[in-house]
Amino acid sequence: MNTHVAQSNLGAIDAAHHLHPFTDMKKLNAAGTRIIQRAEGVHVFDNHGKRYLDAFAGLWCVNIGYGRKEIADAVYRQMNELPYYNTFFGTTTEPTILLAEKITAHAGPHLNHVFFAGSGSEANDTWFRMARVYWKALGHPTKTTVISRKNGYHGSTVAGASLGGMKWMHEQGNLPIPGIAHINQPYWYAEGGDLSPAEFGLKIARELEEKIDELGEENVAAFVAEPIQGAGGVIVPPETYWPEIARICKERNILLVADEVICGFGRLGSWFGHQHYGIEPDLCPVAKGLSSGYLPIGGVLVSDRVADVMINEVGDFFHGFTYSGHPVCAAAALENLRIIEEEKLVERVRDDIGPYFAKAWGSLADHDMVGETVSVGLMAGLQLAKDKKTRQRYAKPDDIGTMVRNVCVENGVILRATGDRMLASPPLTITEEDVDLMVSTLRKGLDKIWAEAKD
Ligand code: PXG
Repeated sequence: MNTHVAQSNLGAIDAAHHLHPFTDMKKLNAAGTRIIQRAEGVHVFDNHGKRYLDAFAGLWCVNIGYGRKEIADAVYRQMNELPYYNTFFGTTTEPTILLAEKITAHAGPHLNHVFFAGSGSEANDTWFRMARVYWKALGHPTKTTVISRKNGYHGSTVAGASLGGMKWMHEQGNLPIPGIAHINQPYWYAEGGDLSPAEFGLKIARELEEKIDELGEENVAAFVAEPIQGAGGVIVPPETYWPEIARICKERNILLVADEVICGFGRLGSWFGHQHYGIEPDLCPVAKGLSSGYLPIGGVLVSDRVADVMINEVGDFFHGFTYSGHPVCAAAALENLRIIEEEKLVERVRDDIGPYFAKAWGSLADHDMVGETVSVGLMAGLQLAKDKKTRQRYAKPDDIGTMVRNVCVENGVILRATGDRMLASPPLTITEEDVDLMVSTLRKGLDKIWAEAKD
């Protein structure tokens, strides 16, 4: 964007007026912010013209890559025709209708309705209320508690942050709200001890059953989890985990909620994470890849089981957002899904670039500083370890991850660090050459920090 403001002033203005999310502002103001100016394909450029390979797809969301003129055109057309109308009082708009049809066409066969929201957080708040309304309508008003996982992430609204299992988020704002219980995550590397991954997966899944027993089945509404935990560090559960969770939810009659905000729309080489794991969730919050981040939009996929009760028993669901089903955002999302279909990006991740990526990312496992590498499709985690043989971790996990990340960014590759795990989630359009560049840059970063950390 051309502004009248000298580029050199922008950082100072930002420091003076902008509070960034999840940011220590004093530190940022001292260090200075990075201003991203433009983007093309898998690359972003800062305001000094430096190019970065964005191996994080913005924030796990730019699945089709940057600079898609088709989306800009679709948005422009929709803006001119109808920039806004609501979906509240018996009205809707064409792109909203078509988007609901298209999303549900790709989800599991039992997921045939969508409730639209503006973000992943709003989507989580939406199903949270819907699950309670569902059980009440069925004559079970005490089924209200939701079980979620430590270190899970479900957004920053009050319900979203409460459902999430980030302690440091709970400490700010007296969270979690009542009616939410957390169980352990299937993080074998850190918490698996002497158990095999398969044994550990079963043990952790059975914590759900224990928690239901403790709370009483008649008081539990739902269990929520990300198919693969994203912000928590790309925690890929052992193969035994999801089938056992699905069994427990079914036998104990609680709703299964798969938070697809990151895993949805091709990231795992399937349209949705629940398909990758062969499970049938009752509710799925979605966002991010739904529009590839071009405009903000989210929603909840609602199964026939829940939709039937919402439609035929509940009557009015007193819930919704001004921007639920926003026509311009819906037009952007529709075009995004059309591109994913036309370019067969889901199949590309499953059969082509995903396997290539897995091999390249996995090649880092031989590094002295790497405890484990995991990836599914184009979602990957790498555990930093002080001693890989004993799975010993660094005393200050946040510092070590940030150090590796900073070297990578300096060298032109944007990756994310969560504590002592390095995370990648590139656009689904990434080429083999760029995968190689990403991996070799990360290896260089590991070499550098490994040498420094030893000193
Ligand atoms: N669920 C999941 C699984 C997410 O990853 C949300 C819900 C909330 O979506 P919104 O659109 O309200 O942000 C998310 C968002 C990070 C990071 O640092 C991850 C997210 C958001 C911000 C930062 O990895 N995920």
